Amino acid sequence: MSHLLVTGGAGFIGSNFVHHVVATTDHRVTVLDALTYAGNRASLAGLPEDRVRLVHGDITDAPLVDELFAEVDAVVHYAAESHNDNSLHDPRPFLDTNIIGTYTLLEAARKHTRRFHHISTDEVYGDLELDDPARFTESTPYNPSSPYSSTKAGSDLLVRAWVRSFGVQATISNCSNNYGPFQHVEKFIPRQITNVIRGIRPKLYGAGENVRDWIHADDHSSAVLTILERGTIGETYLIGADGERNNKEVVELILELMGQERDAYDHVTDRAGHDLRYAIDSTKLRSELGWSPSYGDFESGLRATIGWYVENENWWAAAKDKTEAFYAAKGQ
Ligand code: NAD
Ligand code: TDX
Repeated sequence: MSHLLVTGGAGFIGSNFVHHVVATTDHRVTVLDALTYAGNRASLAGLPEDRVRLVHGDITDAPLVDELFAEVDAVVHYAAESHNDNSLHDPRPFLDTNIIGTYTLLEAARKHTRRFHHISTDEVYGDLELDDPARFTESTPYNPSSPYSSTKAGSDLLVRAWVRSFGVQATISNCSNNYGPFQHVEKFIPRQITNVIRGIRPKLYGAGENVRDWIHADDHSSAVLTILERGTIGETYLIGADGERNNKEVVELILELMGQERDAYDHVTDRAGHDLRYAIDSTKLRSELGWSPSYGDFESGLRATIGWYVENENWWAAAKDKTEAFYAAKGQ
């Protein structure tokens, strides 16, 4: 049994990971989370107190990070500013958390010789054409488009440098778009589900032809545990579940599953610099580490996710009005 430090464990994917760890292992977890607008204590409610502890603090706080690294065996780093649209509005917090925060953790990993796993995104590779048969692999050159993805790319490069220069025992994973419970209503799928619940028409950026490669957050968690347990130090692993769909198809499916007309949505102002398509080739993770996803069927995963938002309005209601006011001001 070991003790994991999970940064950003009160956010969407981090909290799904903590639930997954509690359900499938004997590990204890300390969550370090700044509880920004994106963090929510309620996402960890009901977990056993003798196995999960939440420390409210910032990953840029070096003395606090130092103290926590001394207590744990390994660190999984999810904490980030994660939303592209926010990064176009105000990039600064993305530099602070994604770059300086990752640097602060790497220095502690170096000092305490701790196993470190860095969570990143497929967006570091830029985008693909809609008709390109290629998918991203671990050797695709970095070419990020947005302030968000460029700071994630920067954080990945810091991890690689700390492995090579200082021998930090780190791995990196770059995952495709996640969906599932506990995702903030600013993101595409929860925004449209909660819009329908509130009687607001879903909002599609531009023509809606942009493609995302969807994976259930629980499959992301099982892949991260696999890499933590069996990954090779210094390596990068791409995580994906062959879930490519364009945004229009996803909105139409949400509407259909929620008993609405499939065309009951609006086209709104497109995102600046909007990446066209992401697609992950996860052959390395599957063939070298033997991982495979459990949620093969996007439609049933989406139905369950819709059910979760319908059942858990208390979890998202407080953030909804503020989020919609932000988008309305931008014509989105
Ligand atoms: P999220 O925005 O839902 O959660 C981020 C969490 O980090 C929040 O709980 C927030 O309070 C916390 N946090 C932010 N700044 C912090 C700081 N300075 N110190 C401590 N905690 C801080 O994000 P998410 O969607 O769960 O993404 C988690 C990670 O996964 C990110 O690193 C992101 O880049 C990566 N990722 C996300 C996706 C996706 O589809 N959402 C896909 C691939 C990779
Ligand atoms: O209202 C919307 N309408 C719309 O058409 C919103 C919020 C989004 N979109 C589009 C933009 C994207 O093409 O839907 C797609 C998904 O948008 P987001 O949920 O904002 O995700 P994306 O920008 O693809 O980034 C996500 O995946 C990679 C996560 O937010 C990142 O943290 C992760 O790195």
